[in-house]
Order: sequence, then structure tokens, then C-alpha cells
Amino acid sequence: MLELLQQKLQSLFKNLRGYGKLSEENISGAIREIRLTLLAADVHYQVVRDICEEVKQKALGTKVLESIRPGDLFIKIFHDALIEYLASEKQGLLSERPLRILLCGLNGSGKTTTAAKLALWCKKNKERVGLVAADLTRPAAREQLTKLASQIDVPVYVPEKEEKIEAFLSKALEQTKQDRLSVVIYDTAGRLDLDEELLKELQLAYSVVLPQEVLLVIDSATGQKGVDIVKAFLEKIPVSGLILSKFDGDARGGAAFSVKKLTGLSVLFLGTGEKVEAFELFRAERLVDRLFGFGDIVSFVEKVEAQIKEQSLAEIEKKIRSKQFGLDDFLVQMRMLKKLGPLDQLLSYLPGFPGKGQIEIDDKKLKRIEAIVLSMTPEERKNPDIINGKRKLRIAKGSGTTVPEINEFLRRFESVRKLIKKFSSSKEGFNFPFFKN
Ligand SMILES: Nc1nc2c(ncn2[C@@H]2O[C@H](COP(=O)(O)OP(=O)(O)O)[C@@H](O)[C@H]2O)c(=O)[nH]1
Ligand SMILES: [Mg+2]
Repeated sequence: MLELLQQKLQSLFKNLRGYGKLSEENISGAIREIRLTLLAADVHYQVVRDICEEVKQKALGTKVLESIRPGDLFIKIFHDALIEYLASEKQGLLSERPLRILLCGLNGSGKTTTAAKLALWCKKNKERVGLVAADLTRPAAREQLTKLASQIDVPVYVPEKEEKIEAFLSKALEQTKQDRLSVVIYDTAGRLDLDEELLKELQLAYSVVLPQEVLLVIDSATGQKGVDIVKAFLEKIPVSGLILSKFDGDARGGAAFSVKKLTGLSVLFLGTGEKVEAFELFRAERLVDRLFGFGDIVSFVEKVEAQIKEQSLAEIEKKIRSKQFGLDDFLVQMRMLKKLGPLDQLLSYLPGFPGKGQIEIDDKKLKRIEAIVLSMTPEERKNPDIINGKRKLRIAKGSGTTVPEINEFLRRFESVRKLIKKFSSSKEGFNFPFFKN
């Protein structure tokens, strides 16, 4: 996500860091670079113009302190301006309960997937959540929602054959009340285009359900056109917030920067992958930090923490401190990481880690690694240094793998062990997030 913008910014920063002073001339040059970068990332030209103007004024009006490099200062100004353009007071969902949420958007924007993602997110936040299939146009849509609901284990309410939308929604409203749900998410039908019929159906659903939140799902790849879509929906229905889906797929990411300023609506969540877990609260600071290459430690830590129990964390930390982190622990870690989703996606949050595609644990690989570790004796697992050529041969035979494969795996383990040691003993306050509470 945002790879293009990220790459461009980082090369721009490399140049900026070399500045000896902030002069009008080099500020203009840097602003020009920023303008081109943002435009290439598909940010709306009006927004680009405003951001550039603001950065320029601030940069010109700022006195450079001796202790700060002028380039760094400029980057900081730009950083803060971007956050200002993205940030909003509203974060996450309204606190009112029971909360009714109507999801709307064009066909294929990701509504149904997002409904399930949002439901899972609510569930993780201890809500009693349910899904309502208010998409009566396609039976397949109902099935899709039902399947997703059972996957995340939340109740789903679907219409009977031929049932009219109004009757069904009233019934669902009553039923979800009886079931004492705290959050109910209504997935609606989309159209290929924004037509009258879709808007009428939406208005009807709105008038029956009277949702406190109307969330519009927009495909990130829509780019600037997203702004027009938001405006068109806003004319007909009181949209209360936006969800940008498929944020993983859009290298440019300009939509995120444009909508807030041009429509007044905030992006509340991001969809970051096909899986139901690939969903996160939108936080301006984090996004910009990630973009600037500072590494998004906070959301990384949050993600990891949500899934790994503190007890085992403490245990692992103890082991590392006493230098007993062995292959058993490594295997447990790999399994945990596997649960967290694609490793490269996760690691992209950390500064200094290789980019996409360079770190991968697929199921097949994990199985082979499991086989290797399981073919070792407890002693070998605890102390891999004793694994010599003879032992390797035995392990390869036992696990149905090869010696080069075992070498490769041990090499990887060694580098992880070194990394962990480095991070966990760092005095700079950066503990490796896995091992921090
Ligand atoms: N990569 C990626 N794919 C997504 C995301 N959200 C939805 N999709 C995919 O987009 C397609 C359309 O999604 P769907 O929920 O059926 O859209 P709807 O027609 O608006 O209900 C499906 O193939 C989803 O798997 C996302 O955040 N990232
Ligand atoms: Mg759908």
C-alpha cells in the first residue's frame, strides 16, 4: 500500500536531508518535488495546491535552530501538514448503543466483505454484533454474507425468498432488538453505477432502519473519482463516515488524502486485504509515519498484541533474556505470525525491514519447517549449535527434507535470534514489539 508515494518521498527526503540551510530557493525546489509526488499519487490537485502552499508558508516562516538540520525541519513541517489534512475528530464508531450501521457503496467496492470485517472488529471490541443482509437483488450476496458470518461466528439475518425489503428490514430490526445486539450492521445492495434506483432503495432502507451511522465504502483504487462518488451519495443520504477498502492494492493512495478536505467526511477505517482480519482503524499519524518511513510501530504492536497472549509473551521475553530462545520457541513464533496474516504485510510496519515479497511464510513452507523442527531431539531444539553434519542428515531423513533446506532454515533462525537479541537489549527504548507488553 502506498508504495509509490513512499518510494518517492523517501528519495525526496534523501535530497532534503543534505540541505545546509532553508533558503527560498531550495524550499521552492522541494515544494515542486512534493507537488509532483502528490500528484503522481493521485491526490486531488486542489488538495495538493493547499498542502504545498501551507508547507511553503510554514517553512519560510520558521527559524532554523542550530541543533536541527534544515532538511529534517522541512520534512517535519511537511509531515505535520499532511497529518492535518488527514486527521479528524471522529475516530471509529459512535458510542451510542444499540448502534445501527448502514453500509453503502457501489458494486464491488467491498461492502459485504467490509460488513464482516467491521463485525469482527466490533466483536473483538466486546460488542454483541449481528449482520443483516439487506441486499435483496442478488441471492449470491446473501450467501456470501452468511458464509462470512459463520466464519467469524456472528448471527446473520437474511430475508426469505420474495420478501419485500421494507417488511424484511422491519422484522430484522425487531429481531435484533430482541436478541439484544449492541451493534447491527446492514449490508446493502450496490449498483455498477450510482443510479436512481440504488439511491431510492438506500433511502428506503435508511427510513426503516434509521441508522445512526451510514458508512460509505469506497474502493481505494477509485482515486480522485472517489470524491465525486462521496458527493453524490451525500446528496441523497446522510453519510457519516468513509471506509476505504482495498487499501492494500492501491500503490498511490491519493484518495485517502483527498476526501477529507473536499467532502468534509472522515475516513474511519481501512480495508487492507481480502481476509476478514485485514481491517484497521484509520489513524492519520500512523499513515503518515508509515509513508515517511518512520515505521508504524504502534499499529504493529497493537496488531500483535491483539492476538498473542501476554503470558506467553512474558515467557518468551524471559527466555530471550536468559538466551534460551530455541527452535521450539521459534516454531511457536512462526505459527503465531502465520495467524497474524501475511508476514511481509505485518513487517512492512517496521522500519528497516525489507519490503513486500521478500519475507514470506506460506503454509507449505511452514509445514516443512515444522517437520524439520519436530525431527530434532529436544536437546537440538534447545541448542541448535550442536547440529552437525551427521545430525543434519538424520533430521533431513526424518522430516523428508534436504540438508540444504535445513541449513537455510538454521541460517534464518540464527539471523532472527540475532535480531531479537539486538532489539531486546537495545537501550534506545525500542523493544522488539513481539516481546513487549
Ligand atoms: N485486496 C482486497 N480485496 C478486497 C478488500 N475488500 C474487499 N475485497 C475484495 O473485493 C471484492 C468485492 O467485494 P464485495 O465485498 O463482494 O463487494 P460488494 O459488491 O461491495 O459487496 C471481493 O473479491 C473481495 O474479496 C480489501 O480490503 N482488500
Ligand atoms: Mg455485496
